[in-house]
Amino acid sequence: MAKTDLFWRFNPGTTNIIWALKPSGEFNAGLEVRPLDSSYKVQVIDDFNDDGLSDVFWRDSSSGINGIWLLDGAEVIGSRVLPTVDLSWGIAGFADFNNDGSGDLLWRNANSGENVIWTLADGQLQQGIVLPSLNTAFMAAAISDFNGDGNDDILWRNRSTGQNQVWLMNGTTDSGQRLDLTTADPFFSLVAASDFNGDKVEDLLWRHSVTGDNVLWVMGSQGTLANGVILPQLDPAFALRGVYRP
Ligand SMILES: [Ca+2]
Ligand SMILES: [Ca+2]
Ligand SMILES: [Ca+2]
Ligand SMILES: [Ca+2]
Repeated sequence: MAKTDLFWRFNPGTTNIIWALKPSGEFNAGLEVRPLDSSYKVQVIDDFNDDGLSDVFWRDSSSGINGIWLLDGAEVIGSRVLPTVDLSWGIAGFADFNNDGSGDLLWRNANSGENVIWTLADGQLQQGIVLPSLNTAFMAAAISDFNGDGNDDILWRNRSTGQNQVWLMNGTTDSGQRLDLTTADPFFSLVAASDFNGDKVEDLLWRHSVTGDNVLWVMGSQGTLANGVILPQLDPAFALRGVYRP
């Protein structure tokens, strides 16, 4: 199982610090990693070479240059330079789409609505796979396995209408099958997709950006909303930063 550490970046600045988790459960705080110019932004932390250790995917927000640091704790054990990508593209999400143990990236073009998956192995680009384009009002709100077939799927959410649609994926290719989910008020943001009741179907946690209301959608396997559970309200100044799955 992947070891979980915390990666901090001094912002604005060039300093990167890792808190590595020791077996005792304490953090070995303050291991400084190699500095990098402040225009470089951490986009994704995931394992890109299937060694069980988290790596960092960077993107230079001024040039569009992309790179990966393969990490072992705070030590950079490998650097990879990936193809440069025009700034109209951004990372919309990540998942191991082809189930080979290395994280893959979903790119989306903010102007054209084009979508491309990069599969990665050993931190290097393997393949660029073109998916159908989609109206730019949609954002990739979650990537998760919504029908329990072992392949991660993409949940698209329309920010203005609140429409939600899942593209069921066959690994890295779009199956063409769609799950139309219930529409949710655009003021609600999807803050987590996780299996909260342990039935192996991902459930959806929504949070209202103004009122702080929280609603859990317990989902059925075919994208049906099985049950809507109202959770306690929490001051909207709080942001969900993680879901712990023991
Ligand atoms: Ca790794
Ligand atoms: Ca992969
Ligand atoms: Ca699936
Ligand atoms: Ca569930």
